[in-house]
Amino acid sequence: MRVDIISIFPEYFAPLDVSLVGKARERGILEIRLHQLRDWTRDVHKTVDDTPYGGGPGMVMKPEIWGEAIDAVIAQAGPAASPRMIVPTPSGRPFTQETAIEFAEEPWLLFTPARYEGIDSRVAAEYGSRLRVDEVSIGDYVLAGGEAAVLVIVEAVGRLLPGVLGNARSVADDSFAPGPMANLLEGPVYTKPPVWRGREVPEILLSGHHGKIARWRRDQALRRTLEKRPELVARLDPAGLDKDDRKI
Ligand code: 6GU
Repeated sequence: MRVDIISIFPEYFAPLDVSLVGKARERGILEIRLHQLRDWTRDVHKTVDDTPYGGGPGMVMKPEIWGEAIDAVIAQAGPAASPRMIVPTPSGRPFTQETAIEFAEEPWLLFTPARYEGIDSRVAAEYGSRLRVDEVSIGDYVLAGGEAAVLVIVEAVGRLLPGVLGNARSVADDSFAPGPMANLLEGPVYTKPPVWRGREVPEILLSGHHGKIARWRRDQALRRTLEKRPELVARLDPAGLDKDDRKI
């Protein structure tokens, strides 16, 4: 997968050199290209923003600069004809595991994280007529800019790319992954030693009885979801619930 990111803070993305995403890049599974938005300005001050029409607080990012930057990146097309454009904004549709799976199937993603009050709305409209454009939010809170949201999205998508995770099973067991764990939070996990500061690992996990262990894990997931995210329980597929689930 190829990922382009246009930002006034390309240095914000240094964490993409590290850990899982960093390894995926080293191994050529993920190619990330960072671009400084200000490279497309023409004035001495490298201005990227201006006051909002209609008044109000803050500044809005200028459409011409973004237009030139996006055009230049799109023109660097490789095997993929055009990118899917992702505009991080608190007013976008929620980014979920489902969205991550959808993005992971794309050969090319282009992120346009904004600062200030966002980008002039004509930019998303203009590219929406030429590319697939998604305005996405990573949650109901406001960040100072879209850069941290891009880090979140690239990590969630990157770990889904074939060959990135050592164990493909761990993706299937994720909270929110489609399948038996859909809309369930994962339960508690344990490793050695069997007793730590007087606290024992649940005996069932040491029993070697795979059927009972699977049942126990599912019960724990159901209980945890009821306690921490009761609104998710309403979204559980009734057809996916068995008679033992109903006892919880
Ligand atoms: Cl994508 N951007 C900003 N600035 N704030 C956010 C967000 C994005 N998602 C949640 N809050």
